[in-house]
Amino acid sequence: MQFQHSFLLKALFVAASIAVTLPASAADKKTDNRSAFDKAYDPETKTIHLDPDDPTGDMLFDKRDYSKDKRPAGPINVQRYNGGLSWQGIPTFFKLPVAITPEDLKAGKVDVAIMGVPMSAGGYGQPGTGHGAQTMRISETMLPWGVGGVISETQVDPFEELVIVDYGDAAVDPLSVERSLASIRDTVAGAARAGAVPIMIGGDHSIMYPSVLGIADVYGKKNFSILHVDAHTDISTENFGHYVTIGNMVRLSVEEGLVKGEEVHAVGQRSPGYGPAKLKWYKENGVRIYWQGEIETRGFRAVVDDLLEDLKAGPGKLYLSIDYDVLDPAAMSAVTAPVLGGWTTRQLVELIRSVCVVVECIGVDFVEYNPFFDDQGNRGGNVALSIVRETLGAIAMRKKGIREPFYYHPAILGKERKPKKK
Ligand SMILES: [Mn+2]
Repeated sequence: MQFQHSFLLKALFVAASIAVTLPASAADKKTDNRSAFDKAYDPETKTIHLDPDDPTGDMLFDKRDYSKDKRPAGPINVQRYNGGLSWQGIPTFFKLPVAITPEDLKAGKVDVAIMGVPMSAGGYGQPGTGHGAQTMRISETMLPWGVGGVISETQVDPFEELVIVDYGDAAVDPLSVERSLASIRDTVAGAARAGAVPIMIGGDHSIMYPSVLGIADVYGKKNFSILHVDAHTDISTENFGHYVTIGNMVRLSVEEGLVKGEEVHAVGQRSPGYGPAKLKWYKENGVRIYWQGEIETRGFRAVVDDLLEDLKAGPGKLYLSIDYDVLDPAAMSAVTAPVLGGWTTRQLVELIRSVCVVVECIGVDFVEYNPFFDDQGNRGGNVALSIVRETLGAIAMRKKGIREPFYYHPAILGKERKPKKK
């Protein structure tokens, strides 16, 4: 009897819970029993729909409960050994300690937070850039002994002068730039607000737009310049119906007033396909562009000197956007859209060293490295990572008080060499 009674109660309870849950989902299905084909896109309103009933809908952006970590805030060294070669141990950028939250950055008084932004949905070219950041973490083969060591030519060691961390990745939806905008923007702004210079490792170039928004959130709109180093103009109006792509971030930054037109500087552009309309846009918006043709004609250093004067006359704070395709394909073929007639790695390093000592870099993105077009030894990734190392070196030079463009340490220039006695 007792058994029957409790069984009955249990059966009633189960029936009640079914009554609560079943009709609702049944009702949902009743109101929207269209096919996925019909639900995904409404051609009349031109709206792309996500599935509101998918329980994994926000999974990619779902942050872990860090409070359960039970550790003091601050950077975490995840390596077991002091030594170890670059290809051993747990891969972080340059084997650096890891920071997860803005509180970690604040507690560690972090100067530079390097983060991956593994986005590739913004690119309509050959895919693969989304895997760039993670590949760069394992591409430190130039210096087999790994992180640290002075940059010989400047005698500055960025890893001594600066507190630098691997800030993990900004969450992205690899299927959608639009859905990733807020995540990238907030991660960048969080790092900048914590007092660090955020360095974003792409990923495709679409990440520049939310990154600039994040910088503007912290420093204010029009309070900084942009230097756009790229074989391409990225002022496209042909975006196939999308608001943000790899082709229009510079246009958006200017036309949305994130930065003044005359405070945007472009250098290295040379891709085919830029007719009068593109040239007109630069002129009308006051954007200072140094086409590759001018660099070839007047010389690299002469043009960079002018660029530095432009930058010095601005707000003094700079967002630097480096598309690796500014490099010649001979130096860097592992990019989505290589263009012939580009820079040597030496020229890019000299530009970065000069720019970062003349003005204060408040954010940098490195984009378009595409490991799918790299070789098995990630030689393109090694170039890409070495450029990041040089940028850290340049930021460290400024911190040390060096303000001279095209700087080399006097000993490197032979100035400490005594004349031979005759
Ligand atoms: Mn670009």
